[in-house]
Amino acid sequence: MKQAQIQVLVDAQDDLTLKAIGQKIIQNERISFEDGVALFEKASLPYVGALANWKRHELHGDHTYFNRNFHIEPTNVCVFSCKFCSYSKLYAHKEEGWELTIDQMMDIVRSYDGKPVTEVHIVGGVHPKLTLAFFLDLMRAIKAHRPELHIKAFTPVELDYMFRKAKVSVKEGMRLAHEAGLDSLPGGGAEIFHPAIRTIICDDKVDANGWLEIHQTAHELGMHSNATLLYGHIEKYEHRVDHMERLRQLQDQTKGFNTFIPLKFRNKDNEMNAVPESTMLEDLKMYAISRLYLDNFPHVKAYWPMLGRQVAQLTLSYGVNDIDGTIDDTTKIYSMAGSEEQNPAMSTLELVRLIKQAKRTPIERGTLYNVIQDFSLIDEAAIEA
Ligand code: V47
Ligand code: SF4
Repeated sequence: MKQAQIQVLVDAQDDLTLKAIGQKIIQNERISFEDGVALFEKASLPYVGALANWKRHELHGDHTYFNRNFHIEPTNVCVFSCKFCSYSKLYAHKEEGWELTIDQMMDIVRSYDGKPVTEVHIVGGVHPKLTLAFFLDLMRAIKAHRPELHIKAFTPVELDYMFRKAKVSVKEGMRLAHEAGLDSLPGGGAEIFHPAIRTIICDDKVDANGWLEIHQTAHELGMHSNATLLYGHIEKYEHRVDHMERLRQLQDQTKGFNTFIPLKFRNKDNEMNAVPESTMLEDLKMYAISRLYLDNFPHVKAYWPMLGRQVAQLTLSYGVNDIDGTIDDTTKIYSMAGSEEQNPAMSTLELVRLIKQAKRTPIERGTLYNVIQDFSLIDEAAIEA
């Protein structure tokens, strides 16, 4: 949408508050906490959608990114008891749990030898016996085998636990992890920062300040990271905006975040199964408003295994410019929670088609958004699965 067209849409808005917010957005002025809440409460999907789509186009044109990665989940046993998580019951039911050795994880890494993946994403439960030393050895082994593979690993929940057990400060722990091969942090573990909700849904793991401190420390060491928000359960709109506000403030200081990923709460097989899931309209509004609120985050990503590929494709017209990757999945966390995709996997060709159908340009990226290939220039018959 061109500037003149978006201006017409804002001018036609009857609600004066929403008109003023729209005006700020198209003048590239920051919107306030109250503006964010007002967008959630009062704005129509077409209004926030058009503004977010305009903003996305201003930032990225038609480029829509994906990457080729694979996931490793070292364990599904977890000492914590987040109510929304299908893992939390496993500590009490150890017979359903798994715990991979370094050799088993290296077998997974080696199974990608010769394949065009650029990133390994490592995240899992918090096993009481796994230590910082174990994960440092794992990262050293991966780097010794395939030095150019980007290691995006561990949430502050896992790191905080490892550092406490190893009796090292966050600064020292992050320095050791970086030195051993940790390249960046994924966005998990953030959930909802506000204590009114966090104490109900995940009381016993790292709190908001602990999460933010670990990301801040990573940024100060020159690493980048992502941030998530778990939406669509018992939180109110003000908690979503509060969460984004805390992220926006840290990003103003460090500029270390790459990507924001709203995660849709799924209610299968967890203690919150009586909480209904959000509608598609609510999903699209969440993506659009996060694009508008987080004006200092370069990218907004739709994580298709949780959202379903159809809704993920739609989000590309509601502020999203990244659709994660060709997750070739052994990952259980999402299928256990009731994601659309029981065994998430999408080939490069499927991803490229999904992006092209939305009239966007599919760009394969590295973790840090370096362009690897423009797939609009490649004949589909030549695309390797
Ligand atoms: O923090 C757990 C979420 C997250 C459920 O940085 C659930 O590129 C919905 O953060 N319903 C981990 N979500 C996953 C994550 C992630 C995923 C993909 C890419 C990146 C990235 C990060 O999964 C947890 C939690 O918020 N989660 N249970 C559930 N029932
Ligand atoms: Fe453990 Fe993470 Fe699940 Fe919480 S969300 S119970 S920390 S695996």
